[in-house]
Amino acid sequence: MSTLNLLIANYMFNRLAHLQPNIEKLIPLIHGAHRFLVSMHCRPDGDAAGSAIAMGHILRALNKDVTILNVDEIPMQLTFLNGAQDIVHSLERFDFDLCIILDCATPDLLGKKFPHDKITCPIVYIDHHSVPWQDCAVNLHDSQASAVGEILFHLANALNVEITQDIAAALYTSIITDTGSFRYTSTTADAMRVCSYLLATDINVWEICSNIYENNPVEKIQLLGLVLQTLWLSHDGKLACLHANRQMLKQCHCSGAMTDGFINYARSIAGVEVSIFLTQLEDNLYRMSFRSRGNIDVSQIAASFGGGGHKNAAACTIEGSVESIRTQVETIFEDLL
Ligand SMILES: [Mn+2]
Repeated sequence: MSTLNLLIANYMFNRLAHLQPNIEKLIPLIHGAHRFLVSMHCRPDGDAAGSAIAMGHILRALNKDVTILNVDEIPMQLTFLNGAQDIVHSLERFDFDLCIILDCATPDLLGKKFPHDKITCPIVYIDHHSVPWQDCAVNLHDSQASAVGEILFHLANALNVEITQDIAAALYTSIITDTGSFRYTSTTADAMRVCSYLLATDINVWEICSNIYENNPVEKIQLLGLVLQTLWLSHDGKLACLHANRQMLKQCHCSGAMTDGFINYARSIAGVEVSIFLTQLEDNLYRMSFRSRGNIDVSQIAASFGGGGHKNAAACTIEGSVESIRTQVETIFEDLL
Protein backbone atom coordinates (compact mmCIF):
# COMPACT_ATOMS: atom_id res chain seq x y z
CA MET A 1 0.00 0.00 0.00
CA SER A 2 1.40 3.42 -0.95
CA THR A 3 1.83 6.17 1.64
CA LEU A 4 -1.09 8.05 0.09
CA ASN A 5 -3.35 4.99 0.27
CA LEU A 6 -2.39 4.54 3.94
CA LEU A 7 -3.26 8.16 4.65
CA ILE A 8 -6.62 7.73 2.92
CA ALA A 9 -7.34 4.50 4.80
CA ASN A 10 -6.91 6.39 8.07
CA TYR A 11 -9.14 9.27 7.08
CA MET A 12 -12.84 9.50 7.94
CA PHE A 13 -15.22 9.73 5.00
CA ASN A 14 -18.85 10.20 5.97
CA ARG A 15 -20.16 8.09 3.08
CA LEU A 16 -17.74 5.19 3.32
CA ALA A 17 -19.85 3.19 5.80
CA HIS A 18 -22.77 3.38 3.36
CA LEU A 19 -20.64 2.19 0.43
CA GLN A 20 -18.62 -0.46 2.26
CA PRO A 21 -21.05 -3.45 2.07
CA ASN A 22 -21.44 -3.16 -1.71
CA ILE A 23 -17.74 -2.47 -2.22
CA GLU A 24 -17.05 -5.70 -0.34
CA LYS A 25 -19.47 -7.56 -2.61
CA LEU A 26 -17.89 -6.05 -5.70
CA ILE A 27 -14.21 -6.75 -4.92
CA PRO A 28 -14.35 -10.57 -5.38
CA LEU A 29 -16.36 -10.09 -8.60
CA ILE A 30 -13.65 -7.80 -9.96
CA HIS A 31 -10.85 -10.14 -8.91
CA GLY A 32 -12.66 -13.12 -10.44
CA ALA A 33 -13.20 -11.52 -13.86
CA HIS A 34 -10.71 -10.84 -16.63
CA ARG A 35 -12.49 -9.25 -19.60
CA PHE A 36 -14.37 -6.10 -18.58
CA LEU A 37 -16.82 -3.91 -20.44
CA VAL A 38 -17.18 -0.42 -18.95
CA SER A 39 -19.92 1.88 -20.21
CA MET A 40 -21.73 5.04 -19.20
CA HIS A 41 -24.60 7.27 -20.32
CA CYS A 42 -24.64 8.40 -23.93
CA ARG A 43 -23.67 12.00 -24.74
CA PRO A 44 -21.10 11.60 -21.96
CA ASP A 45 -20.40 14.50 -19.61
CA GLY A 46 -17.38 15.01 -17.36
CA ASP A 47 -18.56 12.53 -14.75
CA ALA A 48 -19.51 9.83 -17.26
CA ALA A 49 -16.30 10.12 -19.27
CA GLY A 50 -14.04 10.86 -16.28
CA SER A 51 -15.35 7.97 -14.20
CA ALA A 52 -15.22 5.53 -17.13
CA ILE A 53 -11.63 6.52 -17.95
CA ALA A 54 -10.66 6.22 -14.26
CA MET A 55 -12.38 2.81 -14.05
CA GLY A 56 -10.34 1.71 -17.07
CA HIS A 57 -7.08 2.76 -15.37
CA ILE A 58 -8.10 1.10 -12.08
CA LEU A 59 -8.91 -2.21 -13.80
CA ARG A 60 -5.80 -2.12 -15.98
CA ALA A 61 -3.71 -1.60 -12.81
CA LEU A 62 -5.11 -5.00 -11.78
CA ASN A 63 -4.00 -6.46 -15.15
CA LYS A 64 -7.54 -6.71 -16.45
CA ASP A 65 -8.55 -6.51 -20.09
CA VAL A 66 -10.81 -3.45 -20.39
CA THR A 67 -13.04 -2.16 -23.16
CA ILE A 68 -14.74 1.20 -22.58
CA LEU A 69 -17.78 1.71 -24.79
CA ASN A 70 -19.84 4.81 -25.38
CA VAL A 71 -22.20 4.94 -28.33
CA ASP A 72 -21.45 8.67 -28.71
CA GLU A 73 -18.25 10.66 -29.18
CA ILE A 74 -16.38 11.94 -26.14
CA PRO A 75 -16.81 15.74 -26.03
CA MET A 76 -13.73 17.50 -27.36
CA GLN A 77 -13.03 19.27 -24.03
CA LEU A 78 -12.64 15.89 -22.28
CA THR A 79 -10.30 14.28 -24.81
CA PHE A 80 -7.25 15.64 -22.94
CA LEU A 81 -7.72 12.89 -20.35
CA ASN A 82 -5.22 10.11 -20.84
CA GLY A 83 -7.32 7.09 -21.80
CA ALA A 84 -10.06 9.04 -23.64
CA GLN A 85 -8.51 7.97 -26.95
CA ASP A 86 -9.13 4.29 -26.10
CA ILE A 87 -12.92 4.62 -25.76
CA VAL A 88 -14.71 2.69 -28.52
CA HIS A 89 -18.14 3.45 -30.02
CA SER A 90 -19.14 -0.06 -31.05
CA LEU A 91 -18.14 -3.61 -30.13
CA GLU A 92 -16.69 -6.39 -32.23
CA ARG A 93 -16.83 -9.10 -29.57
CA PHE A 94 -19.12 -9.62 -26.62
CA ASP A 95 -17.38 -12.28 -24.49
CA PHE A 96 -17.03 -10.18 -21.36
CA ASP A 97 -16.83 -11.55 -17.81
CA LEU A 98 -18.21 -8.44 -16.13
CA CYS A 99 -19.91 -5.26 -17.34
CA ILE A 100 -19.65 -2.10 -15.25
CA ILE A 101 -22.17 0.65 -15.98
CA LEU A 102 -21.37 4.11 -14.60
CA ASP A 103 -23.36 7.32 -14.06
CA CYS A 104 -26.45 6.04 -15.86
CA ALA A 105 -29.89 6.72 -14.35
CA THR A 106 -31.86 4.43 -16.68
CA PRO A 107 -30.97 1.72 -19.26
CA ASP A 108 -32.28 4.00 -22.04
CA LEU A 109 -29.50 6.46 -21.30
CA LEU A 110 -26.90 3.97 -22.55
CA GLY A 111 -28.20 5.02 -25.95
CA LYS A 112 -30.21 3.38 -28.71
CA LYS A 113 -27.10 1.80 -30.24
CA PHE A 114 -25.98 0.13 -26.98
CA PRO A 115 -25.96 -3.67 -27.60
CA HIS A 116 -28.28 -4.51 -24.68
CA ASP A 117 -29.23 -7.93 -26.08
CA LYS A 118 -25.65 -9.06 -26.60
CA ILE A 119 -24.37 -8.31 -23.09
CA THR A 120 -24.98 -11.56 -21.26
CA CYS A 121 -22.35 -11.31 -18.47
CA PRO A 122 -23.22 -10.09 -14.94
CA ILE A 123 -23.75 -6.32 -14.70
CA VAL A 124 -22.53 -3.99 -11.96
CA TYR A 125 -23.93 -0.49 -11.57
CA ILE A 126 -22.01 2.29 -9.95
CA ASP A 127 -24.08 5.43 -9.72
CA HIS A 128 -25.29 8.41 -7.74
CA HIS A 129 -28.61 9.07 -9.47
CA SER A 130 -31.72 9.04 -7.34
CA VAL A 131 -33.26 5.85 -8.75
CA PRO A 132 -31.03 2.79 -8.19
CA TRP A 133 -31.10 0.06 -10.82
CA GLN A 134 -32.57 -3.34 -9.98
CA ASP A 135 -31.58 -6.78 -11.31
CA CYS A 136 -27.82 -6.64 -11.19
CA ALA A 137 -24.88 -8.42 -9.61
CA VAL A 138 -23.94 -5.42 -7.46
CA ASN A 139 -25.43 -1.96 -7.22
CA LEU A 140 -22.82 0.36 -5.78
CA HIS A 141 -25.13 3.31 -5.32
CA ASP A 142 -24.89 6.47 -3.28
CA SER A 143 -27.31 9.25 -4.11
CA GLN A 144 -25.33 11.58 -1.84
CA ALA A 145 -22.06 11.14 -3.71
CA SER A 146 -21.09 14.29 -5.62
CA ALA A 147 -20.13 12.23 -8.68
CA VAL A 148 -19.47 8.64 -9.65
CA GLY A 149 -15.82 9.66 -9.50
CA GLU A 150 -16.14 10.09 -5.74
CA ILE A 151 -17.42 6.50 -5.38
CA LEU A 152 -14.64 5.17 -7.63
CA PHE A 153 -12.04 6.83 -5.42
CA HIS A 154 -13.22 4.65 -2.52
CA LEU A 155 -13.38 1.58 -4.76
CA ALA A 156 -9.79 2.13 -5.96
CA ASN A 157 -8.61 2.37 -2.36
CA ALA A 158 -10.51 -0.76 -1.36
CA LEU A 159 -8.83 -2.55 -4.30
CA ASN A 160 -5.43 -1.22 -3.14
CA VAL A 161 -4.95 0.44 -6.52
CA GLU A 162 -2.60 3.39 -6.29
CA ILE A 163 -4.19 6.70 -7.27
CA THR A 164 -1.92 7.66 -10.18
CA GLN A 165 -2.01 11.08 -11.88
CA ASP A 166 -4.07 9.57 -14.73
CA ILE A 167 -6.67 8.27 -12.26
CA ALA A 168 -6.60 11.48 -10.21
CA ALA A 169 -7.09 13.72 -13.28
CA ALA A 170 -10.06 11.63 -14.45
CA LEU A 171 -11.68 11.55 -10.99
CA TYR A 172 -11.07 15.27 -10.44
CA THR A 173 -12.71 15.98 -13.81
CA SER A 174 -15.68 13.88 -12.79
CA ILE A 175 -16.12 15.70 -9.47
CA ILE A 176 -15.57 19.27 -10.66
CA THR A 177 -17.93 18.89 -13.60
CA ASP A 178 -20.73 17.25 -11.57
CA THR A 179 -20.45 19.83 -8.76
CA GLY A 180 -20.32 22.76 -11.21
CA SER A 181 -16.79 23.52 -9.98
CA PHE A 182 -17.84 23.09 -6.34
CA ARG A 183 -20.91 25.33 -6.62
CA TYR A 184 -23.84 22.88 -6.53
CA THR A 185 -25.37 21.40 -3.38
CA SER A 186 -23.62 18.12 -4.27
CA THR A 187 -20.41 19.79 -3.02
CA THR A 188 -19.86 18.00 0.27
CA ALA A 189 -17.08 17.66 2.80
CA ASP A 190 -16.47 14.16 1.44
CA ALA A 191 -16.15 15.46 -2.12
CA MET A 192 -13.63 18.05 -0.94
CA ARG A 193 -11.68 15.43 1.03
CA VAL A 194 -11.52 13.14 -1.98
CA CYS A 195 -10.28 16.07 -4.09
CA SER A 196 -7.65 16.95 -1.51
CA TYR A 197 -6.19 13.45 -1.98
CA LEU A 198 -6.43 13.74 -5.75
CA LEU A 199 -4.46 17.01 -5.59
CA ALA A 200 -1.82 15.26 -3.48
CA THR A 201 -0.82 13.38 -6.66
CA ASP A 202 0.31 16.77 -8.09
CA ILE A 203 -2.20 16.89 -10.92
CA ASN A 204 -2.27 20.27 -12.66
CA VAL A 205 -5.65 21.74 -11.72
CA TRP A 206 -5.38 24.76 -14.00
CA GLU A 207 -4.48 22.58 -16.96
CA ILE A 208 -7.50 20.35 -16.27
CA CYS A 209 -9.87 23.32 -15.84
CA SER A 210 -8.62 25.20 -18.88
CA ASN A 211 -9.04 22.07 -20.98
CA ILE A 212 -12.61 21.65 -19.77
CA TYR A 213 -13.84 25.24 -19.53
CA GLU A 214 -11.61 27.47 -21.63
CA ASN A 215 -11.08 25.45 -24.73
CA ASN A 216 -14.21 26.27 -26.74
CA PRO A 217 -14.16 26.00 -30.51
CA VAL A 218 -15.21 29.31 -32.08
CA GLU A 219 -18.19 27.52 -33.70
CA LYS A 220 -19.61 26.80 -30.25
CA ILE A 221 -19.51 30.47 -29.27
CA GLN A 222 -21.13 31.41 -32.61
CA LEU A 223 -23.88 28.86 -31.89
CA LEU A 224 -24.30 30.30 -28.39
CA GLY A 225 -24.93 33.70 -30.02
CA LEU A 226 -27.86 32.22 -32.00
CA VAL A 227 -29.16 30.18 -29.05
CA LEU A 228 -29.29 33.18 -26.70
CA GLN A 229 -31.64 34.90 -29.16
CA THR A 230 -34.21 32.12 -28.61
CA LEU A 231 -34.69 33.00 -24.93
CA TRP A 232 -38.32 32.49 -23.88
CA LEU A 233 -39.57 33.36 -20.42
CA SER A 234 -42.77 32.33 -18.67
CA HIS A 235 -44.35 32.27 -15.20
CA ASP A 236 -43.22 35.82 -14.38
CA GLY A 237 -39.67 35.03 -15.40
CA LYS A 238 -39.35 31.90 -13.23
CA LEU A 239 -39.28 29.53 -16.22
CA ALA A 240 -36.73 30.09 -18.99
CA CYS A 241 -36.27 28.14 -22.20
CA LEU A 242 -33.53 28.18 -24.84
CA HIS A 243 -33.35 25.97 -27.90
CA ALA A 244 -31.10 24.92 -30.75
CA ASN A 245 -32.69 23.59 -33.92
CA ARG A 246 -30.91 21.64 -36.64
CA GLN A 247 -30.68 24.68 -38.91
CA MET A 248 -28.76 26.60 -36.24
CA LEU A 249 -26.44 23.62 -35.65
CA LYS A 250 -25.83 23.31 -39.38
CA GLN A 251 -25.22 27.04 -39.82
CA CYS A 252 -22.50 26.95 -37.11
CA HIS A 253 -21.09 23.52 -38.14
CA CYS A 254 -21.91 22.18 -34.67
CA SER A 255 -23.23 18.84 -33.39
CA GLY A 256 -25.97 18.73 -30.74
CA ALA A 257 -23.30 17.91 -28.14
CA MET A 258 -21.86 21.42 -28.66
CA THR A 259 -24.85 22.86 -26.78
CA ASP A 260 -23.55 21.31 -23.59
CA GLY A 261 -23.64 23.91 -20.80
CA PHE A 262 -25.82 26.43 -22.69
CA ILE A 263 -28.74 25.67 -20.37
CA ASN A 264 -26.85 27.31 -17.52
CA TYR A 265 -27.16 30.70 -19.25
CA ALA A 266 -30.94 30.41 -18.87
CA ARG A 267 -30.71 29.40 -15.22
CA SER A 268 -28.22 32.19 -14.51
CA ILE A 269 -30.90 34.85 -15.11
CA ALA A 270 -32.05 36.54 -11.89
CA GLY A 271 -35.46 35.16 -10.87
CA VAL A 272 -35.30 32.01 -13.02
CA GLU A 273 -36.08 28.88 -11.00
CA VAL A 274 -36.24 26.31 -13.79
CA SER A 275 -34.42 26.42 -17.10
CA ILE A 276 -35.05 24.20 -20.09
CA PHE A 277 -32.92 23.54 -23.12
CA LEU A 278 -34.26 21.89 -26.25
CA THR A 279 -31.90 20.36 -28.79
CA GLN A 280 -33.51 19.18 -32.00
CA LEU A 281 -32.75 15.52 -32.76
CA GLU A 282 -35.20 14.84 -35.59
CA ASP A 283 -37.98 16.79 -37.34
CA ASN A 284 -40.39 16.43 -34.44
CA LEU A 285 -38.10 15.15 -31.69
CA TYR A 286 -36.11 17.09 -29.12
CA ARG A 287 -33.81 16.31 -26.26
CA MET A 288 -35.11 18.32 -23.30
CA SER A 289 -32.74 19.19 -20.46
CA PHE A 290 -33.81 20.76 -17.18
CA ARG A 291 -31.94 22.71 -14.54
CA SER A 292 -33.51 24.03 -11.38
CA ARG A 293 -32.41 25.91 -8.37
CA GLY A 294 -33.77 25.35 -4.89
CA ASN A 295 -36.44 22.79 -4.16
CA ILE A 296 -38.00 22.01 -7.52
CA ASP A 297 -37.24 18.39 -8.38
CA VAL A 298 -36.85 18.29 -12.16
CA SER A 299 -35.87 14.59 -12.15
CA GLN A 300 -39.55 13.78 -11.43
CA ILE A 301 -40.64 15.82 -14.45
CA ALA A 302 -38.01 14.23 -16.68
CA ALA A 303 -39.10 10.80 -15.37
CA SER A 304 -42.71 11.53 -16.42
CA PHE A 305 -41.35 11.76 -20.00
CA GLY A 306 -39.29 8.58 -19.62
CA GLY A 307 -36.03 10.33 -18.73
CA GLY A 308 -34.15 10.78 -15.48
CA GLY A 309 -31.48 12.63 -13.59
CA HIS A 310 -31.01 14.48 -10.33
CA LYS A 311 -33.19 16.88 -8.38
CA ASN A 312 -31.58 19.94 -9.99
CA ALA A 313 -30.47 18.50 -13.35
CA ALA A 314 -32.38 16.05 -15.52
CA ALA A 315 -33.14 15.23 -19.15
CA CYS A 316 -35.49 13.32 -21.45
CA THR A 317 -36.52 13.18 -25.09
CA ILE A 318 -39.84 14.62 -26.20
CA GLU A 319 -41.87 14.79 -29.39
CA GLY A 320 -43.37 17.96 -30.80
CA SER A 321 -42.43 21.42 -32.02
CA VAL A 322 -40.60 23.95 -29.82
CA GLU A 323 -43.90 25.81 -29.38
CA SER A 324 -45.93 22.73 -28.39
CA ILE A 325 -43.23 21.50 -26.02
CA ARG A 326 -43.03 24.91 -24.33
CA THR A 327 -46.81 24.88 -23.89
CA GLN A 328 -46.69 21.40 -22.30
CA VAL A 329 -43.91 22.45 -19.97
CA GLU A 330 -45.71 25.66 -19.05
CA THR A 331 -48.72 23.58 -17.94
CA ILE A 332 -46.58 21.16 -15.91
CA PHE A 333 -45.00 24.02 -14.01
CA GLU A 334 -48.38 25.73 -13.42
CA ASP A 335 -48.60 24.25 -9.93
CA LEU A 336 -44.88 24.27 -9.17
CA LEU A 337 -43.81 27.84 -9.88
MN1 LIG B 1 -22.80 12.00 -12.51
